[in-house]
Amino acid sequence: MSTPGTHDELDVLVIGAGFSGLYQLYRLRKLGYSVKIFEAAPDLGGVWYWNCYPGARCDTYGPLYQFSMEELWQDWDFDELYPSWDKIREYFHYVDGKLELSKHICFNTRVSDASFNEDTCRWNVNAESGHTASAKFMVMCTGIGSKPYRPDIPGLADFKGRLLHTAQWPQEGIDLGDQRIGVIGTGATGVQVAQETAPIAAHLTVFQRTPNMALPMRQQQLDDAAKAALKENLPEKYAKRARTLAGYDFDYQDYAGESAEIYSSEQVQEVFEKLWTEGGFVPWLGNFADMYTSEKTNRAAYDFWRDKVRERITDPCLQEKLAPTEPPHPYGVKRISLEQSYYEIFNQDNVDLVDLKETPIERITGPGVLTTDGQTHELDVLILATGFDMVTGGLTAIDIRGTDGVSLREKWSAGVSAYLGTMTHGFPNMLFVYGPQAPAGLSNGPSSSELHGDEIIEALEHLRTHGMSRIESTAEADRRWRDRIDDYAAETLFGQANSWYMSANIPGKKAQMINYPIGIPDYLEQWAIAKASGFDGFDLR
Ligand code: N01
Repeated sequence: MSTPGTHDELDVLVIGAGFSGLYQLYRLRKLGYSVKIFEAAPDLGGVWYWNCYPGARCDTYGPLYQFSMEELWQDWDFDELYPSWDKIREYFHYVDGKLELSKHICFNTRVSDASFNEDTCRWNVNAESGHTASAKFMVMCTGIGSKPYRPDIPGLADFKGRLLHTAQWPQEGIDLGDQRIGVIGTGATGVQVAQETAPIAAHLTVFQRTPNMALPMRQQQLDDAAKAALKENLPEKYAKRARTLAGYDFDYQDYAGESAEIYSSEQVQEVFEKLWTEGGFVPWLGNFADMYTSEKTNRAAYDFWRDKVRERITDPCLQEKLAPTEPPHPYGVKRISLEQSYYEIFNQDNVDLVDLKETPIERITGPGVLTTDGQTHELDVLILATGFDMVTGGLTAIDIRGTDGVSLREKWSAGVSAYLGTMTHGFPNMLFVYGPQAPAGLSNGPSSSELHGDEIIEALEHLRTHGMSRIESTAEADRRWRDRIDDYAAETLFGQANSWYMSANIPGKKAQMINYPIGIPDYLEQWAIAKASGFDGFDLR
């Protein structure tokens, strides 16, 4: 319960009740810490509470999109290979029933501000509800997509129909049948909304700025035999997450290998075909490792994708818009999505694509969207699938003040630096899980929640067993970590796309690689090096 005047004295306050926060709560309580979660939503799930738009589903297959504890996976099955948002919510409730977590969670408790008191060495935290807490440690599990981004398009307030952001979807749902729907944005979210609403809409207009290089999901309905098969070797698959770049149970080593350049073009095409048949993220994360550094390999992968997609679109003009001859940016350096019928919907009479590069939006008007060719696209519902202030937005939305009174928002306005993706100098005892400069957005969420989460718990245990109560990254360690990331990213093709990976999706946000791009094994290795030298890079007291 969260009521004005309620106050908690805690060892650890966790903020956010998604995968990361629940894992922290579960493990820290088992270790005997007094812990609570403050959660803005009225229920569990993090992004899976807010993102209940039509078609919302996970791009990771179910066995890997859950906690790895046997007591949980033994008795749980998803009905589809790639679960939908409501099934994932059901999963969270199942986890809650098994682990009895929600009695330690204060729902409807959105944290507004937090400040570190150097004298008491504690964080004082206030929620909008009036609930307060004092905690030795604050573990930030605010997720990478918790602050929706609404672009500043002129006239948005003039729209007479229904205006919705996908991440602020009405919980009761809305009937979109026979409506004239417009979707702005073709990221993972826009693709899902478009393919889900196309069959029921009176008319659907997709406003595309950059085509998504989406891959076939190859969804499956799972019968009992299929469910049992997915559980085979599950512990080995979970263990493997720590050895793959993105925390999956497969990697480029399992499919394509290091480089395409040692093979003939026929052999490379054969590999691409094999990856394509596998489906899901395999043609992305299982592709040649040099796809991120070699223009030649990358272009070959793009051309293969383009030709496969074009086969599914009948109109040559739409083929060129959705899968252009020349790539708009290198393949795979902007988040690839999984789709089920995305390309076929454009063969329907009731679906139009507006290419915003050709005819940008001039303004939103009462009846709809006016583009620069003078056309008004009349709509009943306008859906903003425009994404989030990714990775940092959930953190900087809170007024967090560290030792020198400067807010995290101000500190990071010139760019993020967070040692091991876990702490930033000047903010002692505040630790991020699945946050900036960690593998986070370049990894599978539940994998990072556990693998990164375990490191944080180990750090807290180290302090406790050594009778210490304060941990802070040094400014030098932060700087080294940021340089490590920037130097690595500069050697790759990531910088050639305006993506949220590079913080390029929010106007005015400092452009930089916001995740740890060197992969989970290297990330864990950096933790191991730091721990072996007594938590080098951290000031412990
Ligand atoms: O957001 P995005 P998202 N005018 O930032 C466009 C996770 N996720 O919500 O590409 C016109 O990717 C923008 O255009 P452009 C996943 O990690 C997971 O889709 O910048 N258009 C882009 O097309 C994902 O990556 C799942 O040119 C504008 C779109 O809006 C992350 O969340 C499902 C615009 C935003 O795409 C974010 O995905 C959903 C403007 N002013 C999300 N501003 C699953 O696992 C922005 N755009 C399935």
